Amino acid sequence: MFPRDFAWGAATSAYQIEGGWQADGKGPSIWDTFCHEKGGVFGNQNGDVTCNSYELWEKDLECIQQLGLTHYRLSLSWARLLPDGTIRNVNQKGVQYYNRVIDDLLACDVSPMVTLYHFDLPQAIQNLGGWKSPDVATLFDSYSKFCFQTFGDRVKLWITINEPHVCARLGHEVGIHAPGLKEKGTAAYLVGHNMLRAHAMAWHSYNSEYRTTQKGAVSLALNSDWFEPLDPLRHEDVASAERDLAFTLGWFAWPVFITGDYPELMRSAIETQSKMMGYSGNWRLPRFSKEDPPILGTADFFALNYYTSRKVKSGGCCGPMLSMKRDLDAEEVLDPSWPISGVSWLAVVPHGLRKLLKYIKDVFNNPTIYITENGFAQVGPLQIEDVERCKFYRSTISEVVKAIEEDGVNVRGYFAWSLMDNFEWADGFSVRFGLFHVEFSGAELSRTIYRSGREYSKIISKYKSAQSGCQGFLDDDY
Ligand code: PNW
Repeated sequence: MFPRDFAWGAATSAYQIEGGWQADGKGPSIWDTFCHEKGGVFGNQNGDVTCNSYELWEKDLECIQQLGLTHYRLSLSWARLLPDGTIRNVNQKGVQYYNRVIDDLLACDVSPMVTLYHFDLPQAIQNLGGWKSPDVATLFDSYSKFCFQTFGDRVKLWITINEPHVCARLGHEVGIHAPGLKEKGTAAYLVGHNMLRAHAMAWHSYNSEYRTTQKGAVSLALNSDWFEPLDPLRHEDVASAERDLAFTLGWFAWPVFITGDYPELMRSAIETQSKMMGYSGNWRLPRFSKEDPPILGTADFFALNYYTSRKVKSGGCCGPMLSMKRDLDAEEVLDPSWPISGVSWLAVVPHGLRKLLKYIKDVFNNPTIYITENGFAQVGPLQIEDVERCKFYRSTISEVVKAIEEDGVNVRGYFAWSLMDNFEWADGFSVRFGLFHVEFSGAELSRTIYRSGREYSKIISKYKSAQSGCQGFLDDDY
């Protein structure tokens, strides 16, 4: 059964839906730059307009109400609020926009979960070195305090940083996300480190300055696949799967939830590779400094973004250069029995979520967990009757039920990615994750509910009407 006050949500992020990239004094972000430079995004598309939620927020609110969501997860655009990234220059129009969104949600009895940073660093801060610079942590802390101060009377669930792993690796190692750096084997660790420092500073600020009056909760959203050994009887495969979990989830979750430092497995793997390449052992993965506020304990709940699973075997690497891939020294493969969604990276493995939830319960001291993203992608011609996605949501949510009922995992909320089709980063508009279809080729950008949206709203309304006894509530009707 689902606990009382379970959060039923959907998620979006600022750059992916807002548009209005220069409206009313907004400053540019690294995604504006990355898209406008051309070559990095499918069809050279960009988020200049996308769903135009900056002007069409009422339409989004209608979608939220139609679904019957109890929670809505959105992100704030740092450069819309603070065009040059600093609190010296506040854009009041940006403040007004988010005030209106938050007030409208609350008026409709929907609780906002607000992410402060979802991939869109102000370009002005990138010009100072971006996440590679240690100073970004202080700037992020000031921005966070500004947001707590401005919106925290009404926002009770905060995510500081969304998916530091994706920002670090895709933005600075692989280079397919902004800022598009490909500094293999070095920059991503530094970026991840500064993101953890930034997160921890913001959490401590909330804790000491706002918690008593505002009574909210703050965490960071960590993405991870579920990794399991290709051959569970092969020692090397088992070790490779453990390393993959350590390099993906553990990288950020160990410091925050268990030790205040990176997983030992990760440190030793990186040191080994550094030495093999003739460098000193402890060069690339930074150490946490006593000068910084402690990292351990800086999350009031566990926020997980889960999309897919991988089988892992040993080996699979790679040229004579330093890289994260080389450090990881593991090869990820798909199980042929797993169906693939619209995008090649997203194999549909709902039971992987249950396993990952149980792993988090066991390894990270049984935290309260919000699943802050989970979803299914569609490509190709319009299919409002998205039967595959309906199946996906049904079976995923039933795995969450099993995790709660049979494994005793403390799951408190589930957010579908995404409320509506939007700008899917390097894939542009070619990949659709929405519960609502958005007609990007029409001036009105009309939103139309998919069958999966109707399905999700049925699940939510059943939960609401059965608040206390939801056992088997997915069984009938489907
Ligand atoms: C998440 N990948 O990011 C993000 O939080 C969302 O903004 C995004 O739309 C969603 O997942 C769907 O992709 C990811 O390439 C971006 O492996 C890229 C990847 C994974 C997650």
